[in-house]
Amino acid sequence: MLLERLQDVIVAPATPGGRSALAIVRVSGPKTLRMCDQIFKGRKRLIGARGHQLLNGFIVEGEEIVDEALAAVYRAPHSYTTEDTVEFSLHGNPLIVERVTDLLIGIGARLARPGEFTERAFLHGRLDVTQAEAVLATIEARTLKGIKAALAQLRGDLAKELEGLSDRVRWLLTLLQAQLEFPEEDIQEESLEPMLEELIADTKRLERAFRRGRSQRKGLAVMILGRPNVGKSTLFNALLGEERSIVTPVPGTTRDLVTGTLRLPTGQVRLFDGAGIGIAESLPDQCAVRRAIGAVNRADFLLVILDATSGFVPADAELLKLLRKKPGMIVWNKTDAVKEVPSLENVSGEPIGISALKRKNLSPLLDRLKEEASSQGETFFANRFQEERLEHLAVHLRSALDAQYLDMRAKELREALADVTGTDRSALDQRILEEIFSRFCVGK
Ligand SMILES: Nc1nc2c(ncn2[C@@H]2O[C@H](COP(=O)(O)OP(=O)(O)OP(=O)(O)O)[C@@H](O)[C@H]2O)c(=O)[nH]1
Ligand SMILES: [Mg+2]
Repeated sequence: MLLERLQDVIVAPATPGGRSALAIVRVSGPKTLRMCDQIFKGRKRLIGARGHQLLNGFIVEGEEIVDEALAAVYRAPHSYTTEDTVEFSLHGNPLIVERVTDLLIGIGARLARPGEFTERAFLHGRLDVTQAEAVLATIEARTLKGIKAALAQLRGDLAKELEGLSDRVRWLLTLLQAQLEFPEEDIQEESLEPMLEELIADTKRLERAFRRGRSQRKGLAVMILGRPNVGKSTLFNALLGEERSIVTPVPGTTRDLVTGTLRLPTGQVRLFDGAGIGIAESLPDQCAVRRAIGAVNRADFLLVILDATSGFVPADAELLKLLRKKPGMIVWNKTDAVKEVPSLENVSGEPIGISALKRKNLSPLLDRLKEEASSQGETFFANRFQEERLEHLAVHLRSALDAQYLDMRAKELREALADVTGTDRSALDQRILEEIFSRFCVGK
């Protein structure tokens, strides 16, 4: 079924709808050149063109000229899809783009599904699934760092990482097998343990890189949290520079999750303001708190707001605990209303004092967000399935390390190997493919 589809010539606009200087219509598949020759008249026929050649001419329907166009010819296998491909550069009028697309459909081409060009590159083996993911990430990334990381992944860096991991699991399994079969040989069992530990550490490192990828693709998700009335919404509005969230002196003002986008030089931050987390008596309050906690769980970075006028209260301790699991910073708000900023002991990182109301001392906070948005370190863009597999891998490696008997250890390692090799193309089923490629835009 999949391979049958590869026989079709597919066509789609590769540039967004709307008016622009130029627009591109992409055509790919086995009979592309012959088909395009039927609608393109230049000095030379496309079928006789070399690969990577540009020809100018006219798109025609019978005798009528539809547009003046430039045809870029790519011959198999040297094209994005590895098939014969033509990209028509047209004048950027949606009516022209639609007409050219329709003309090709009229003579037998099929409108491409989202991501189908990239899917073909994948099916023909030019890209692996990690690279297909990287193509998507290059288009979607909301930070400059994200684009850079996506391009590195496109060169195959993640595929190499995963291959490295599977080689190491396989090698451990071989050593273990040798111990099981030739117990009299002196293969030190202990020597496996440091290798396993190192492998676990590398899996964790990759998990962190996946997490970074997620935030760089969508923009850093920052949740403002604190007890009711500490000034979360005031800060949210101050950071965005507009009155987005309702502020009143009454605790429990914010109920729905309010979001806004902050554009920093290093990338985009998605800012979230929600209900104050504290005692919720009414049902609406409970729902609001649940919603805020959901946002805390999904966030990449937390701004924990404390009220300088009340000082530290026991309920704040619960909020600070969240910083053990996620990066974030502690902010004393309302410092304009106190003589001295309260002190905090036993917390990591220096809390900062601000006044959201007077917009005082917001720059260290913005600097920190800027730094987080550019987040240093390795980044990979993984899909849900790859993330899950890596999580399972870590679990099996950990169980292998803890296993008391060699055969149990071998069993866990075999499962670990299945997890890590599961990310290659042979084991991918249709469901995974569809999920990945459906997130692409048409024409890519
Ligand atoms: N003095 C002073 N008052 C502030 C400051 N920030 C906020 N407030 C006041 O504190 C009250 C509550 O502010 P909000 O921003 O609504 O607080 P919140 O944390 O969003 O409250 P809930 O949505 O109810 O959880 C308002 O009267 C604000 O004007 C500040 O920096 N200094
Ligand atoms: Mg509020």
